[in-house]
Amino acid sequence: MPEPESSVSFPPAFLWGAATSAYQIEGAVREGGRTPSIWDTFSHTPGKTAGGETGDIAVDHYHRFREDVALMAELGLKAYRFSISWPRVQPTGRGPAVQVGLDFYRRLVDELLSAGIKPAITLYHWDLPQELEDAGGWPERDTALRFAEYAQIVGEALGDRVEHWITLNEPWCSAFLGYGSGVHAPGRTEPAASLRAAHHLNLAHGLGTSALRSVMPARNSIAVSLNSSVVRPVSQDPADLAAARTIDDLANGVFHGPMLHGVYPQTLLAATKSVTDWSYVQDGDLRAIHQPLDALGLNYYTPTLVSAADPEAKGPRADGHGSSAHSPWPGADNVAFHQTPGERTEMGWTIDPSGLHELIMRYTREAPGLPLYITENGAAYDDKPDPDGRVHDPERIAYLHGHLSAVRQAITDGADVRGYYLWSLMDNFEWAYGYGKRFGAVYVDYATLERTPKSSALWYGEAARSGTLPPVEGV
Ligand code: IFM
Repeated sequence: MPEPESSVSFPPAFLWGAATSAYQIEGAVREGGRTPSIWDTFSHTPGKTAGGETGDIAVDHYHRFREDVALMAELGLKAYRFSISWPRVQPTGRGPAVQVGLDFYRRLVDELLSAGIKPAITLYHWDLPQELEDAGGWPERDTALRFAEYAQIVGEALGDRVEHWITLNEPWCSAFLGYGSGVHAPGRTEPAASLRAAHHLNLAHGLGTSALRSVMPARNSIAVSLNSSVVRPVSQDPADLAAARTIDDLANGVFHGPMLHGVYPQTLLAATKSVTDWSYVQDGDLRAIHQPLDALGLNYYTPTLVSAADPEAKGPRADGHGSSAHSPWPGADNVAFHQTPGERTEMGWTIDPSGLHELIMRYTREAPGLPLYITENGAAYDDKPDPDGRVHDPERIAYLHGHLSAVRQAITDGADVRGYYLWSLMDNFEWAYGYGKRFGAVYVDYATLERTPKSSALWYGEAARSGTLPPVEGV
């Protein structure tokens, strides 16, 4: 029986977008007074990224942004989420802004607006100015204060024309991959510092939100993008349920708790007590973090399957966050990670749209009344041009169809999801994996930097134009 129209059409104002981040696409790392970020330092350190690849050139978006905006317009995209490079705007992470740096983003915003594409700005997508890391980085409180200053600078410069703002992208990765497992910049492996970093990222979000509000029109929307995990226990055994609780606290509660409810979960404090005493949480911090938000950004790729650990088991854990002898989960020595069954993407991440539906419904209950945006979702595949130069990626189309159907179902089930940003607009620097993992809807030939929309880009553009999901073969 054909589905009734209302269950396949998205709301007319639904934002169909694509996302990127500065270090992954811009290149031009030494232009306009930009200084190194922690990712420049990390990627230039031997052994830290696949093949020693760096974001020096990336996909040269800094010089090709007009072409990229034209491509988005041609595809039919309605919104574009990008991040600002902090060291391009405020090279040492403190003091006055460099106008050349801000001018790049002013031009990008002008170009987007004149193409009818809504810009959405992420202030921090992992490229901390190196000087701030040299002063201690996110484990130090001062970094949060510096972030608020930077947020104010960017808000003053662009707040009149950009309505959608995101303070931080996936602070979990900044804290626990950056300071715990060390697979991300700055590559530190200090469990206690990773929890301090998490708190100061929370504080940065709160202070940054207040700073933005102090300089921007009230109509603007301020959100945060969290890679909120869907944590599932392998069984209902109390030990497995306890393992799932611990990982849920370390993945979700550590950020959602203070940001949405003004508290750290008691179970999180208990699970991490052998690692930290949380004494760096000062009076008034939780109030500062717990700012009213206008929306919540959810980034989703795959669920996390856990059990209680076999005390005899040793060796690296398959938690999907890169390989390191160090765990990104402080205090969770009693937890084992398992591969969720099912088809996987090129990252080895299991494809499971039901997780996205579950996530949306969870935050619909946990933050009633708060509009939700899917600020990242997508898949890496080993895409290659055919002899005619076209790139066919039916797997990505099926992935997008499955996940967008889950979003649509959640809307039918009462969730207020206002938009979806595909990760990513184009192939780019996938952090420690270098250029080997292609997440783009647009193929980039890394030798010539030529852009070619994959078949998924055309499919997604058609969805954006029509507000419905075009049919997919075999689905
Ligand atoms: O490429 C990243 C992005 O920078 C943050 N979220 C996950 C993506 C895929 O790994």
